[in-house]
Amino acid sequence: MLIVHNDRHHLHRGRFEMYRGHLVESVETPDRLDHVAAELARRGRTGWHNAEEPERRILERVHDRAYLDFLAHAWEDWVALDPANAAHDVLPSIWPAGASGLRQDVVPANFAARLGRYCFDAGTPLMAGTWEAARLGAGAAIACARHVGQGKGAAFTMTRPPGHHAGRACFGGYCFLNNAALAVETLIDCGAARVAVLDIDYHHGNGTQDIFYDRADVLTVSIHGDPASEYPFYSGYGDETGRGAGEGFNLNLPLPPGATAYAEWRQALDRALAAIARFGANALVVASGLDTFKGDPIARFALESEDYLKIGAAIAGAGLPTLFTLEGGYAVAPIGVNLANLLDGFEDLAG
Ligand code: SP5
Ligand code: ZN
Repeated sequence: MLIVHNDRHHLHRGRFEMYRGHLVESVETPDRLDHVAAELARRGRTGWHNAEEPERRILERVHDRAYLDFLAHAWEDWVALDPANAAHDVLPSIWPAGASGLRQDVVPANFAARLGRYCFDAGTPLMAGTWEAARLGAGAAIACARHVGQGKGAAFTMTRPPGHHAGRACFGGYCFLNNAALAVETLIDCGAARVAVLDIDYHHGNGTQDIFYDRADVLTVSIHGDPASEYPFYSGYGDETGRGAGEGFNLNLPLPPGATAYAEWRQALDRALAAIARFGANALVVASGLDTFKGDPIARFALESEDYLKIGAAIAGAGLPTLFTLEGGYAVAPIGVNLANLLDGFEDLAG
């Protein structure tokens, strides 16, 4: 399996996120990816390729141009407001929320206003290195998709920050560029007529869903904690099935948080894989979040490390050219084992 590593990921290192009225330490930390890298190396998965700069043209297939320009200049604009800002990460404090009556169709000159326009939570700090780290992660996803799309086998995009919450023109949920969506567009460029996304992160992949919501050539399927109580709250319900030509090409499988362990989760996976088979996908992108693990500090499913071997094997059963991204997973020490188990299960390398 090809592994493309984003060796600039350390440049994105959030200090704090807003939580219940105060700032708490970021949970999406660089050591997450260091644990993944160490465990893959320990199992002999070496010979990684390094990510390269993505072409702007491909980024624009998924993201709004003005949004990309905003991300590219956000840090310098923030510091230009006041040099003292350099000591703090960028976090928004005002949003044009749908219910507020505030306009969402304007992009004011004021930086705080633009920030709120392009971001949907106060948990996704942006700093000097964010744009470079996110860009190279996108480059990693695109390189993986070219490999998969050219029939050379499976691939894993070893990067952070994650991507599946990022929409066409918004960041949030620790995500800035939607790596899974960029992989989908690259696979289509390589000739795949129909691409499926299977999102197994604990949190609904709202960004990926929204990007492809009108499309019949991309099936998006997500298994996640019920958004009635779980992040991202405003998306991920079972009645979201697609729109227009895309009607019937989005499937959400929300599960109760708390007790959900492998047996129940696996039933949802089987439903997801059946939908992907009916769709007739030519390629599969697995948005691989490991925050379904029982020890995750911000999520409430109860999967065990061994379960990821079985999940990988079930995904391999789809028999499709497959690309794995890396999304969430915040139980830092076990994330390497869990991710490596997923890939080993997929390649039938399990013990
Ligand atoms: C990619 C991904 O998994 N994103 C998840 C974003 C969830 N953000 C909200 C988390 C709220 C909890 N954060 C504070 C933890 C304090 N102990
Ligand atoms: Zn997640």
